[in-house]
This record gives sequence, C-alpha cells and structure tokens, in this order.
Amino acid sequence: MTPDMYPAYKKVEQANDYVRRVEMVPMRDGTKLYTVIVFRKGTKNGPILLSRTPYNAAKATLRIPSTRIIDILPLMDAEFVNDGYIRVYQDIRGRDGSEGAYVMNRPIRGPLNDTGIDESTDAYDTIDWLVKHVPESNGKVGITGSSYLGFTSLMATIDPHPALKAAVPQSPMVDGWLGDDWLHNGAFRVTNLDYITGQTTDAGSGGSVPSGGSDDYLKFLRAGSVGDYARQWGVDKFPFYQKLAQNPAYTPFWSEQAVDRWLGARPLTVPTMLVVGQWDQEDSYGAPAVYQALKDKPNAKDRLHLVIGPWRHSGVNYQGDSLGALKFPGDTALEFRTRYMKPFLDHYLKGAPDPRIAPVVTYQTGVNKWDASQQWPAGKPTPLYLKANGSLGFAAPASGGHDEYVSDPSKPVPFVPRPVHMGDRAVWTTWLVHDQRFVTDRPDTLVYLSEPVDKPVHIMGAPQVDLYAATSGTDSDWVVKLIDVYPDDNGYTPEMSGFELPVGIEIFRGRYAHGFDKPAALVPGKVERYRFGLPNVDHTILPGHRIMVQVQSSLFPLYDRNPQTFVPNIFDAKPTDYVKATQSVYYGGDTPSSVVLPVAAN
Ligand code: PG9
Repeated sequence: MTPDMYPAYKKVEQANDYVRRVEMVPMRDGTKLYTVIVFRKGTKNGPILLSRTPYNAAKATLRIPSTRIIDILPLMDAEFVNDGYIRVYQDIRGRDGSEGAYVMNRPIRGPLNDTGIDESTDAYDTIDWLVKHVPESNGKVGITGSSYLGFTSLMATIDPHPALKAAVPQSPMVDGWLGDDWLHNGAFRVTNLDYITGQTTDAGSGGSVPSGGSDDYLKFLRAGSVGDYARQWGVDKFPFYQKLAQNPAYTPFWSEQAVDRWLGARPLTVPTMLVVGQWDQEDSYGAPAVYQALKDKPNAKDRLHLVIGPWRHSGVNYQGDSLGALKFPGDTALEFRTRYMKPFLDHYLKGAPDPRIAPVVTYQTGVNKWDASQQWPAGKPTPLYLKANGSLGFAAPASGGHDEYVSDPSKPVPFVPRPVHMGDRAVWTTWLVHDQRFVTDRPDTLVYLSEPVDKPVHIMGAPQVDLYAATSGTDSDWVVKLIDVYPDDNGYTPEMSGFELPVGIEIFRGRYAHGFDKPAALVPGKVERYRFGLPNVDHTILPGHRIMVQVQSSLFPLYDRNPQTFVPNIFDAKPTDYVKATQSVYYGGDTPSSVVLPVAAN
C-alpha cells in the first residue's frame, strides 16, 4: 500500500490561451488588495479594464475551469479580451483575498470618514500600481462594473488618477435611502437582511438568514416588524443592521454618502458612460441621478453619456434577448456592449476614432429600437389624470371626487404571486415586469384604466407621481404602478393578451410627506400631496393598448409593512401598532391626482 498523492503536479498552464496573475497590490496605508490580472497570451500594449468588487475577484476570474479566457471570465468580458484588453478584478479592502477592514459602501473622506482612505484613494493607488507593474499594458485604464461595482467605478472618478481615461458605471449604488437597494423613499427592503448576513458574517460568506419557510410572505408577516425578525435571527447584532435601524429617516448618514452629491460638487474629469436597466429591480435610481448632477458641467456634452436598456439589474452584462415574458428581436445587452460601450472605451483607451455616441442612448421598448437623444428626460411633462369610475385620461376631469380602500397590514398586498421566494433568481430578477393581473382585482388596490390609445404614447423619462391622498391612520405607504395593458386579443403573441406590464412601480412612505429628514405623523383624513418619481424609461404604449394606474398601500414582503400608526421608528413597531386604515385617493377639482408622463414628440 503506497500513497496516491502527487505533490509535484502543477496545472498544465501551457494549454491556456491566457495569462492569469494574482498580485497583492499595496495601498498608501500599507494594506494590500488581492488583484487578478488576466489577458490573452501575446497581449501587448493593451488597455486595462478594471473592476473593484466586494464579490470575490478570484471566483470572477475562474468561473469554470477552462483553457479559454472567454470561459474563465464573465460573459461581458469576451469582446474586450478578444480585442487585446487586459482585464483586472480586485477585491476591495476587507473582502475575500484583500487585507483591511470592510465598510459597507465606505463613504468618501469627509464628515463620515476621517481615515484618509476611501474607495477613490484605493482606486487611485491600484491604478498607479497597475500602470507601473503590468508591462503588457499601454498605461491607460478604464473602470467598469455593476451595482456595488458601479459604486466603486464612480468612486474612482473622484480625484482620479491621471491614467484613468474612462468609466462605465452600471446600475451604481448612489443613494441607498432615496432609491438604491436599502430603502426607496423611506420604505425598507427586507431582502437586505439576507444580503447583510451574506456580506458581513463568516468572512463574507455568511449566506442568507437561516429562517427557512416555504413562503417569504408568511415568514415576514409572522415575525412582526423588521426589528422583531432581526432579533429573532440575531441580525440585530450586525453593525450594518444597527446603522440602518438607527437611521430610518434621511439623516446625514445617508445624505452625506449620496454619491451624486459628491460628484455634483466636483468637476467632471473622466469621460463617463452611465448605464442602467429600465426594469432594474435594485438600483434604478443611481445612474439617472448622477446624470442629472453632472449634465450641466462645462464639458458634459463630450464626456457624459446615459444609457438605459431593457434590462433587469446588471442584465447589461448577460444575455439581453428577453426579460420575463418580454422578448426582444436580438441580444440587446450584446448590442450595447459592441455598439456603444466598447467603441466608447476603445476611443479613450486605444485612441480609436470618436464613435460620436449621443449624450443619451435608450432602448425604446414596445417598438424595440435604440434611440439617441441630446438630453434627458426627452419627453414633455403630460399629466395623465385619475378620474371617476376608475377611468384615466389626458383630459383633466370635469369634477372632483375620491375613491377608498381599506389597507390591512395583516393582509398586505404581495409584490409577486404567493408563495413568495425572494431568493429565487427567476422571481427576483423579473418581478418588475411581472403581469399585474394577480392584484388587479384585490379590494385593497385601486385601478384606473384608460380607453385604448389611438396613437403611440412614447414615454422618455421618469414618470412623476402627483397623488392627492388621505388616510384614516397616522402613517401610510403609497405604492403607485404605471401599467401598459396589452389588448385582449394580442394577435401574433396571444400569450401576451391582456398582459399588464408594469412600466414603473414605486413606493413612498407617508411620514416623509413634508421632508425626508422630517418624519411626522399624518393627520387622519387630511389630504396630502405626494410627489415622487417612477423609474426612468423609454417605452411606447402601442395603439390598441390601454394605460393603467394602480394605487395600493403595501408591496410585501419586498418592503416592510407600514403599521399605519405613527411610531418613532418603524423597525421597532409593536404588534398593536399595526392597524387597518381607510385610504382615500382624490381626483379632479383642486386635488387632481395624476401621473405626469414625459411624452416624446414622435
Ligand atoms: N444592488 C446590490 C446590492 C443589493 C443589496 C444590498 C446592497 C447592494 C448589488 O448587487 O451589489
């Protein structure tokens, strides 16, 4: 009997069509960051495309064992490494292979960060090292990535290294309270409890809260408040949970880490192409907000682009020929990468001719073609009014009135049909395009429906909710959905007949009616005016389709329930605080509720 292990074996690297090097790159404070450099064998004078990630650089660069570079890297990298790019992935500090302490969305040096280190200095130090230590490079660096990596991409453009020549931040996390990930207009997303567990326990591999259950709807309903759920599963001990629970309103903790504010206060130096999906279920807010913050900078015309595609969160980096029930005539994500992203980067990183990409590039769903615009929003504000008898139209209603429903926190409106499995990728990535017929007939959902439109209604921008409403409670959530209703008999795609496609869904927590930093009890029966934006879209409602607006007071368990009794902190609402409320939505007269559509001329 002899040992069967062969310690001298080294993986056969000569068969690989790539070089993959791992380096520990030193930052200015001595912390070393785990950095993987990958390129095709024979690459010379190649531009560097960098991504800085909290999601494991080693795994991102060895997705499957293969001798082919396009197999080991994410799908979106193929076009780049096939054309001589050097791809670099780095673990941000405190994550996976990197040294240092992890801080969630580490704020910029300033009032919230006195360490002298942030993601912009780490990006600077990394780029400085790369251009000096990667002899195969041409000394020019671009940065990209989606979501958290979109955040680190934007951060690199603050006080940037001179070798950083272009940035493509995709679905960046920009303002975690107003509309990216953690909360939306003050309503908390309970899915974050799993994310925080995964990211901040067990060296970053903590998985989800082990709460089990076959229906997330029941699981969260039975637990009570978010605080009760967190205490039940020990999540209340996690430092980042505590930061969230201590900052339910728009405190300086949020406003001073809003990336669009930092960027807006600085010159625009790095050419930047901001990208977002029209049905981005996590970070629809950030990219358009940064575009608004930068678009009037003196050099924005040449250096700033906004791209909105028909994608889910991060869908731009995958296959883009469908989303839920929607089918597109081609791979829209690949089209974006080859027609816009790569020519943009080639120009700044390889000296290729200027591709003269329009300031705003959007994919017009409904018609399914790319549009080029000089500004955004590109449509003219056009109110679509709520009217009597559940009708909806562009003509202002002749007289006023209101409709009522009872919102019962013990029976909140589900955001997808039950049983709810938020961890199921197929459910999570498509809930924003889910057919809404499963709620249309609920008694706690108001429905306003137009006649079939006789000409295309082309929406280019973020529809704005202008809702006049009252509650019998002292706090309340308002959820508004703008829906494209397909004809009952939808010709060549009968499976879409009667489909209720959400163009946009958003929530607003009523206690912030008079200021996000000023939560206040609502006065029972008093009509308040709520104004908030739906996500940015380029969508055409085709002739024969109807437009629908739905109003309801919960979207569960995506968002925690509003108890409908004003309490200092909803995270800690007690069971007795959860009460039924009669909700009144007003139309016409001097309370003309509407959704203002940015309607384009064509
Ligand atoms: N949008 C991401 C995120 C989800 C939840 C919390 C924080 C961030 C991301 O995909 O990075």
